[in-house]
Amino acid sequence: MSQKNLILVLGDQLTLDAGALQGATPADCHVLMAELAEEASYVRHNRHKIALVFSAMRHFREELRAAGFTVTYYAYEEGLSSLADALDRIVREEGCGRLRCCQPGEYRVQQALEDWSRNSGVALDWAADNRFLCATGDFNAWAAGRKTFRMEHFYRVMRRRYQILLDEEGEPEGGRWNYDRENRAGWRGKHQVPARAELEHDAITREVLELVAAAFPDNPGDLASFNLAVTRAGAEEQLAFFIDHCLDRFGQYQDALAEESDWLYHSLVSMYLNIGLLCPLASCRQVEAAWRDGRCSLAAAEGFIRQVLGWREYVRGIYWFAMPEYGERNGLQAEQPLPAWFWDAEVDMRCLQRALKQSLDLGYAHHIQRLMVIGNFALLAGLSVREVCAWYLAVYVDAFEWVELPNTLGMALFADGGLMASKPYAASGRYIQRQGNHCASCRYRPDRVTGENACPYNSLYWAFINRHRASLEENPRMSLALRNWDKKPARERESILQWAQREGDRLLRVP
Ligand code: FAD
Ligand code: DLZ
Repeated sequence: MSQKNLILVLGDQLTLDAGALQGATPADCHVLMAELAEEASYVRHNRHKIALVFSAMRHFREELRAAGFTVTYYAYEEGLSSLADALDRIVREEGCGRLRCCQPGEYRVQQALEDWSRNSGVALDWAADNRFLCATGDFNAWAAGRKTFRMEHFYRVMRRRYQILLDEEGEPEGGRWNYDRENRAGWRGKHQVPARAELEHDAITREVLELVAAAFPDNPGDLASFNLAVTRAGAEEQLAFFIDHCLDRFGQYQDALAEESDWLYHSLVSMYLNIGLLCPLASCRQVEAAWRDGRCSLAAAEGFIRQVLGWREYVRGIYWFAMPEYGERNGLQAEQPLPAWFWDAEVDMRCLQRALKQSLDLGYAHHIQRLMVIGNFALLAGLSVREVCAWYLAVYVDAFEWVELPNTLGMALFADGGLMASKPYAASGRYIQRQGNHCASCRYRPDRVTGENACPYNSLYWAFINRHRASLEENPRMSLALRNWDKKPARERESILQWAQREGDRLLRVP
């Protein structure tokens, strides 16, 4: 029986550059990949996500074989349940010296593999996930001794480390680190958003789409509109499209909400970055090069680079710094059950209905929809942190816990006591009106707080401020909101709270 080392490649580690494969030669190792019932069902994943991961895994299997590797690939149809089952089977059939795997993106998977190693007696070597630009140890060193964490401080360290958007003196290009202020324009329908081409599916993807349709009939996701790249070359074409046609307006409309488009000028590349089809550093360098060639504004390039080199690395650092206890946090004691309409988008608030519908159908919503439309509603209504996090993890094609959890539990729900965000991202209907044009086709009016057509975000916003006033008083960034609440006459405050209660009861009713 062979005692070759076994390299396990997980469904979000699809690159020859991944740590576990580095230095490996086809002669001294055996690669295992497995489509598993447990990975496909630990939440009710969007069918687009399952199709993306399975098709990209099958394409990567071909890439590995073309590079000379021996690959054992267990397809979903073989009925393997868990990582432990797949590993037990390959050890039984092929033997195994040591197991090597790149550090996974979820704590639960890391635990499962360590448990298996202990139980089987097969030694497990972790390879660092070198696709990330800040190793977990480096993040922990940065975090050590800091009372508060701010992304902006971390981001500057990363810009210097990778020499991105720096001038010859090593200072930020344009004299500022951050052009966020220029990135907040609302959408007024002035431009035609570039159309995205329909991708042709090859035989592998067609087979996977049939499998997913048959095996996951009740999961969200309209498979007829599946339009994701499943190979490195395909993902690179998507990034190139973004740079050529969207990047210049990306910065300006980064926070906008539009009736006309599900994605405006966003890049639509998170899923490729997260499963290994795109390299984050190379993507940032391409965007920097586009700015240096005069193809986009500095604010646009900086906006993209801040998201990838800054936020993306930062949330991953926070995840591994604070897990497993992080996943249990519920700082605002939010326990309301998730309304059923989160799963069918049957709600009459236009912005929420649009954001939920595209999330369910396509597995995509852009950042402001996730944060200020869906997340904001969940925050104001006090929806259960556990249920909301599970929903986000299920619904989006780019959702893996290392990135989903800090964004949802920390940034959107403010449940981590302010580790991710310096104040809750709580906003009224006025914010949504300012950022776009959904309100014009909504039955509710953002300028009313109470009464039949009042936008529910308004009364829920004030009820949130009132409910959490004791803890918000400690936060100087919330003092204006508290003062505005306190300035209202007592009778007005009472009627707002009553209206909020009524709206909450109606919208959160359990069928
Ligand atoms: P763009 O707007 O074009 O941004 C460019 C890239 O920057 C993205 O592709 C992404 O890689 C990175 N990025 C931007 N913002 C963030 C951020 N806050 N954290 C990490 N990376 C960021 N992103 C995920 O990849 N997976 C998730 O599961 C996820 N869940 C989220 C949940 C909530 C509640 C919120 C508020 C945000 C979440 N995000 C998540 C971050 C962000 O919304 C998505 O990365 C982005 O919408 C993906 O679309 P895009 O590729 O068009 O991004
Ligand atoms: C998301 C996902 C799905 C749907 N299926 C598989 C699978 O069958 N096999 C696999 O190796 N990985 C899958 N993944 C990705 C894993 O869940 C991922 O490795 C973890 O979420 C850790 O980031």
